[in-house]
Amino acid sequence: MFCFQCEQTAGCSGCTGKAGVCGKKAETAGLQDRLTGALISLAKDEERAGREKLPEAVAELMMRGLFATVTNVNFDDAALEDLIKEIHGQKETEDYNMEALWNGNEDIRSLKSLILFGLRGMAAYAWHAAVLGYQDEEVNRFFCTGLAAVGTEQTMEQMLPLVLKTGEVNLKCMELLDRANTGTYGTPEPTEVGMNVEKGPFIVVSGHDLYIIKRLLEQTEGKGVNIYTHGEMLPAHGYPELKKYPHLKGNFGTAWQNQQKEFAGIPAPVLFTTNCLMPPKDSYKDRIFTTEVVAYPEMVHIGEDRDFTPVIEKALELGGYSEEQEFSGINGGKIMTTGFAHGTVLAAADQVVEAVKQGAIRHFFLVGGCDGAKPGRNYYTEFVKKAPQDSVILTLACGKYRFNDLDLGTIGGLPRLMDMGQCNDAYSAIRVAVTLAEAFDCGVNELPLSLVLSWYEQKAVCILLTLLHLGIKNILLGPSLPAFVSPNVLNFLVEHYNLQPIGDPQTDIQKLMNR
Ligand code: FSO
Ligand code: SF4
Repeated sequence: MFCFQCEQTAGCSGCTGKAGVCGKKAETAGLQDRLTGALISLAKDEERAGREKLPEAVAELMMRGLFATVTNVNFDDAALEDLIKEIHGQKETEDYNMEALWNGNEDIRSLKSLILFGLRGMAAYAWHAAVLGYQDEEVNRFFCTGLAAVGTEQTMEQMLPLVLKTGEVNLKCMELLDRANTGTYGTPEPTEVGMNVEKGPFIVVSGHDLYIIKRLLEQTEGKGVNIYTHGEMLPAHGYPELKKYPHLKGNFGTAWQNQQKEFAGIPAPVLFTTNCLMPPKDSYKDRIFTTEVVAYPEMVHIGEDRDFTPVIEKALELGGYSEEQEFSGINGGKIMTTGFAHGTVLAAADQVVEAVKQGAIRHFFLVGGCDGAKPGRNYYTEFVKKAPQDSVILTLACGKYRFNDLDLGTIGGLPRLMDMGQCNDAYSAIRVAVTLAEAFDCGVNELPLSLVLSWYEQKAVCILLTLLHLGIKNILLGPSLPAFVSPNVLNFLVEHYNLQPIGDPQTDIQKLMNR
């Protein structure tokens, strides 16, 4: 096998041999390559046909097929084989052979990887929006345009604009998902979320899919089963149409990479709606349920009917804790807050602008992105702890679990730490940055704002491409740079965008504030 799409790739170069670091077996990796090769040839067919509107079935397959290959989503060979068959039913030409990509020129492979992995991340966002009835023709079409380019001989000069175009289309896709989420569940409100678990039956819901948690909340109403979010589902607590359910109680555990420890012996089922699923340990594998594009061999999968009866029955059977259990975050805090999406932050825009003009707020740091297992990720905790009192920390995605239980106090009447939501809510951060730039009549790069990002999987790739498309410079990225960025491509990113690896937290803070 060969896979180098995520941050934990073996030896910072690529997973080979019998299995990847994430637990993906060589056979599964081979099937994911075949699936991608089939999608590429379907995309080329569509590009050749040049139909005005992409057929719904093709758009759906693009989203599901790409999403299934994102890190920690689908480990189930049978499910992947079914998907490949479905794609074969829609096309006539032979599948693209992925070996041609992996063994090609290093720089071309690097640029094509940026596009392919960016499309994989974007597919997840497009899927969540589509489930809520929101689709965009340009977004759907670009899955084909991008994939067709990955499967065609290209020069670096041809690929570079497409890399940035991926970021541009992903911005549109995140905007679409933002509209879908807020249009369906309302504008997120600042909300405190506890970490304790009450006694009695409960279900833990992980991943990003708000539609699924809503269905589960409906189906558990009046059944004596409480619901707790996990990982990227935490921001669900901020949405009026979700927080109105009194049995949506709190958040269980911390970021995805701690699940094998945190789920051991848990007296409740866990429902995975998206990544990040790790290979379940024996101590809790009878309690793992998957749905939508997520799948793992032998785990019960809830299908298209989205009938969660098996999960609810499992919760009732396990019974939960006999007494309320106390939990805390990684820094010992008991409360997390969420719900500071663009709707709330921009409603306070005048207050923010005034606080900057008065000198109360000297700097904004967006410290966000994915969490992961590497020890170097402690950098983000240290960074936030050491950031000066007159700075505001905006955050999003699962990387926030490194510091979201800290009480950082307030500044200019606003909390110093504001959780904008999931990774796709990078859209909120962009909206806030653009609005501040307008208020101060300057470019985003001139704002007292620095981006300190952590990455792990392919959603982070499409978000990074969006930031590059917007011309945002001086981003610090960690904990390590992607293995699929070749030295020449890295040079290009450094030269044009001053993209830099993270270093020492204190030194980086000084550097960013004095910029
Ligand atoms: Fe994290 Fe996993 Fe949201 Fe990712 S839970 S790592 S970037 O899937 O998608 O932030
Ligand atoms: Fe390795 Fe990451 Fe690929 Fe898994 S997804 S095989 S850990 S590079």
